[in-house]
Amino acid sequence: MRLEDLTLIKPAPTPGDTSWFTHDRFGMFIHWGLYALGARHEWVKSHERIPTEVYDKYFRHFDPDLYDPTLWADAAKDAGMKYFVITTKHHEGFCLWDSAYTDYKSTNTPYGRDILTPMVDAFRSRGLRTGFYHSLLDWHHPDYTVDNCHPMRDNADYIAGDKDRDLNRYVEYLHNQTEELLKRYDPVDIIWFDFSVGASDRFPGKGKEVWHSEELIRKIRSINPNIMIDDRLQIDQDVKTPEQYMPDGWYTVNGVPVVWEGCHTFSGSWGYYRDEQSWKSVDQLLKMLIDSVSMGGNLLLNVGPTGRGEFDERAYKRLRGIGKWMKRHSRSIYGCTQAPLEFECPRDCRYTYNPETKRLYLHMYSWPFGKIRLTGEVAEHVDYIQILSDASEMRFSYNAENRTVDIPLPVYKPLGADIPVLEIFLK
Ligand code: FHN
Repeated sequence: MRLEDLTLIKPAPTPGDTSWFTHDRFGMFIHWGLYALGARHEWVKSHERIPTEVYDKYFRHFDPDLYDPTLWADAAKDAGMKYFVITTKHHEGFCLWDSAYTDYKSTNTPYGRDILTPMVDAFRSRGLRTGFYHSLLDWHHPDYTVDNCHPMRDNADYIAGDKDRDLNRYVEYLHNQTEELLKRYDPVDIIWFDFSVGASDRFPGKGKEVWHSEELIRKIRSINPNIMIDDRLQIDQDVKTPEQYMPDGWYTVNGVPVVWEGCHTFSGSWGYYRDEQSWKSVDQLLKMLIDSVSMGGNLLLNVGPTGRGEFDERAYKRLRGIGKWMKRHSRSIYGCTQAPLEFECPRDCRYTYNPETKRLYLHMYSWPFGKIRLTGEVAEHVDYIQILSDASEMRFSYNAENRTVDIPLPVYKPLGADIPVLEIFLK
């Protein structure tokens, strides 16, 4: 078969512009709010059923004196990340920008300043695209009614107060703040809403009807037609967002491949969690990135900054480790996607493929002894092979009868490449 006749999966068209997104592949998620002071998960208010009047201790003590978003932006850029998504407001309802619609914002804390603007400026100045995570849930707003996730879901007196709460007044607030953010920080590249709540026998759910999702999407697109919108308004738009698991293949909706992005934490928490120890290794994190791209997807990797406004050393260490690999291997990530379906991938390896440059990337999760063999259709198209990290040639032999390519391997894998990659030039 000719190279151009091979089967390449392409995602369904999207309303917004996803061309940059499916090229850039790798972004930084940032979960930061008052919960960083609790330092035991961003859901601490819900997990511990903390009433707002008690939770306000974190508001009164929020003073991230070491906050310097240029350090965050440098860390993201050096790790090879091309966009960032910041929690403008998480479920606790606290706003990182000087919103005209609430007093529950960073400018009214002891810190006294707008958090969001210098962050957007810092990341944009380093060439990263801007994403806003915005919580649909709001455990602080007086008109937000009780549901299965609400901190007061076991408080009968609070639940009784729902009769005086006007959820539509909260939804108007949600729409107003969305417009405020998109107009003030225009052009925002991604708006990442989170999430619609299921119903139970105790409480009704909150989904697209409650959020007035269709109307909200229309408003958003009237401000920025090219913006990407996620799927958690319960109306699929530009990107599907599998969370904390790795799909088995290209993510599909009704059997149709779509633009998708897996979102993951370094550890067991999105928000800063001082005592949580399940931190993934650099090797695991790199393989999550490679796996995602090998299936045509993106990886959004989360950092939860501390109450002093810093990334903690555990996060910096992993970002540096990822950046060390990306420095020499980002060619196998940016502009790449799933390889043609006709290409069989060797054991313990992952392919990614750049259809523009016609280069195939073989990521070797293990280093076999003696040689590695490419079989079938791919063997017909090999023109030249090099180790990506140092551009050192890898000689090979082609057997037309068996349709195989054998690549002799040195006993030791190349230095400086935790996960070696062969760059295969196709013809
Ligand atoms: O409840 C949130 C959670 O705190 C976090 O923000 C993740 C990130 O995608 N989304 C929700 C859980 O699915």
